[in-house]
Amino acid sequence: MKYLLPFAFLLTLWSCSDDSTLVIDPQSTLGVTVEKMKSDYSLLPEEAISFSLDSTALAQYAQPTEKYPHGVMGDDIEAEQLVVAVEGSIYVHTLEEDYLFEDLRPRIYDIDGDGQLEFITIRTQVERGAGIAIYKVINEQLVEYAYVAEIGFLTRWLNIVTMDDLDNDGVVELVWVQTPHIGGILKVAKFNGGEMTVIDEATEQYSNHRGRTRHLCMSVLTEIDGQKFFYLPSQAGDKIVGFSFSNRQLIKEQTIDLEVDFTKPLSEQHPFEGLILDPVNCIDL
Ligand SMILES: [Ca+2]
Ligand SMILES: [Ca+2]
Repeated sequence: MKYLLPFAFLLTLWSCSDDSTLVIDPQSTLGVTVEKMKSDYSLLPEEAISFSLDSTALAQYAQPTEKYPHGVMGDDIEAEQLVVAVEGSIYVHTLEEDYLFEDLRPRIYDIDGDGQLEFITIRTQVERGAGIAIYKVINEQLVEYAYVAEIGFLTRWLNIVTMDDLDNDGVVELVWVQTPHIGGILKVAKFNGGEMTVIDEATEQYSNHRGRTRHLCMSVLTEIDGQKFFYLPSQAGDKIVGFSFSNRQLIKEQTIDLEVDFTKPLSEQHPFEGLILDPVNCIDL
């Protein structure tokens, strides 16, 4: 017997196959792992699992909570637990009582370039709002590895734009919009272990999310002749703005006049040249 993959699985694996009815054999190692992740933990309503492209790493949120009535993605149900699987072994990290994941599913990316995948989350502290927390399996434990400090105020949230080595210096940059609903500030930090500090930010306002929607995939990454660019909507949603990053600075490269639809991925809304699709980390339910 086989079962259909949930939507999130299809989303993450669609680029591996033209078959839109991908199935997974529950007797396979992957099938057993997925079943264990679904049956052994207290899931969120959407039951969204992220799969790395090679399916060696899986991640989901679990342990629902309604302790933080913000509802930024349409309901007040957020998560207290991160559950990941690496090559069939499952690891769990449960947050302290005053934290929660205000997110849909974890991102999976080799952010420190060591060949091992890390797990990138939007994590909120109940009085200081959202930050970014990066987890890694070290010595058989799923531990916090790096973080961006919380915004500092209750109900303030952020959404990730991209993770990539944007300036080709061998170190990954992390880009996000702080408070995308109320005057979004575009920020960039270079990865390092421990607390990550902002290197640059854009003074004009941007937004990669509309309140109470379940679409976080509102940015794209492109590469042309080895140069990386990323694009995201203006705060008003009437433009798409393209940036590069070099010499520790965000550089505005292009403005595209376009009425953005915040209910579908930005990659589908403009014929971006050199588009790098990231189905693992295009978070959209
Ligand atoms: Ca890594
Ligand atoms: Ca870099």
